[in-house]
Amino acid sequence: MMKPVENRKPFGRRSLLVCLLLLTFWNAAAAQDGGATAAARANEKPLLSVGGEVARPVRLTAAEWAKLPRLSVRAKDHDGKETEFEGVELAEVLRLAGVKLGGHMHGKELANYLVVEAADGYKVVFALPELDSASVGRVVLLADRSGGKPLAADEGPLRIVIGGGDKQQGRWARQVVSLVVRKS
Ligand SMILES: Nc1nc2c(c(=O)[nH]1)N[C@H]1C(S)=C(S)[C@@H](COP(=O)(O)O)O[C@H]1N2
Ligand SMILES: [Mo]
Repeated sequence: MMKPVENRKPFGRRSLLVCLLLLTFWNAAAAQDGGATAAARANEKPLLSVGGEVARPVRLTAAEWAKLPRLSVRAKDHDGKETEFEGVELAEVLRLAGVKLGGHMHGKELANYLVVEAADGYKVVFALPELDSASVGRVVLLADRSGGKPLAADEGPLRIVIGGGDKQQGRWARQVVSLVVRKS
């Protein structure tokens, strides 16, 4: 037998509260999960590509970048401010792609150059023989931090920094996205 309608409990305040609470928890869990997968995806997205006349073209993810040997360089930025930059030596990344540098370069290899390309289309070049710090005594860095903090979005995630008293920051390309080796 069915109960008369009047005796049924209405959908009370308490039930509504329980529903709202459940919905809140469910949303929070979903947001957390979404955040985690977004972070994982960012780690797999290529941070930097190395190509052109190289033995092994490379597409470095943020996770792979994080494993590279690091160093820091003190240099005066464009505003004349002495700053501590941290990152990976540009030569280190080129070696990953099988590029010969320093004492390993012979003959025509000494006429090769590197084109550094930035997100805004800005490009700068370096002669390959000037990129091995052991040979030339100054570091060309792919910096990801300055003054102890990650580079700002309009500068990073990666920026060229030239050590050894470089007085003109024109080649300090911001937002570097690719490195291309060419033969002259
Ligand atoms: N991606 C990118 N990097 C760039 C430039 C640019 O236009 N685009 N300008 C260069 C020039 S000419 C100079 S002087 C410095 C300026 O450095 P700042 O942005 O730290 O002041 O950035 C260099 N790096
Ligand atoms: Mo400049």
